Amino acid sequence: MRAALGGPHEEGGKHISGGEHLSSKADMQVKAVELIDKAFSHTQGEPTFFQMTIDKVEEHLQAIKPLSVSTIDATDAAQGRKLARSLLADHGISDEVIKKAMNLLESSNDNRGALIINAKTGERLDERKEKGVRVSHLYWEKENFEQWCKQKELVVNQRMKEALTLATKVCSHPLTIAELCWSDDPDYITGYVASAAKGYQRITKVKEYGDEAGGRLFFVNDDQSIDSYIHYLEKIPVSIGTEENYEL
Ligand code: PML
Ligand code: MG
Ligand code: MG
Ligand code: MG
Repeated sequence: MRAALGGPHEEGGKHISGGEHLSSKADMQVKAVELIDKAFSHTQGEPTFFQMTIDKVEEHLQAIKPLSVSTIDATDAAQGRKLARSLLADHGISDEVIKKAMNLLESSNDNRGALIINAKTGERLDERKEKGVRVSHLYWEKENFEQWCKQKELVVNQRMKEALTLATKVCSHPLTIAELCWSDDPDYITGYVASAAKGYQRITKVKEYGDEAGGRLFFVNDDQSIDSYIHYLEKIPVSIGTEENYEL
């Protein structure tokens, strides 16, 4: 689903909301209504353009455990960005590459998908221009997520659920070194650095309210072709969750 104000995105409409579900056929209608509700109750306003597509998924579903979550408090956006830089540096990414990549995010408010960055050179590897790569075919059952939050003593947060689901899929691919994200939503200032090595590291403040620049960067190894990487991100169905029985 994607929704915009003032016409379709490709005709200059302003992005309001996006989302997707991966569901059984039996749940399809309920999930479709949830996406309509999401688009039409957004703090960014009511969209004038709304589009939803339904695709049949035939690939084998992969099950993945969620990344562990930690939260670091930042007093202001400057300190939050500094923290983000140091968390990325923990993955062996150089200051120069981090600076180059962060400039892309700081000046970007119209990337609908992620930018794929060579972790050694800082060059962008996808050729999707402002469209970016949209990670798709992923889900985490609401009940399982909520029980997991309870067990981990985390506040249930829908934004975090969506971002953590995505980050878990992205970071489970061996080409991903780390992901950096903060929202382009001017009302949401928490961001994160995520990786298989360090988990999902939230930073409470990485931008000031009102700032519309944001998006996602995936720092990757350049030792394989990224075509199969992009195929995994876009098309391979992934279910996030734990097998633990929380009732016991
Ligand atoms: C969180 O952990 O609170 C989510 C941070 C990133 C949100 C990205 C988005 O919703 O656009
Ligand atoms: Mg969105
Ligand atoms: Mg925007
Ligand atoms: Mg958004």
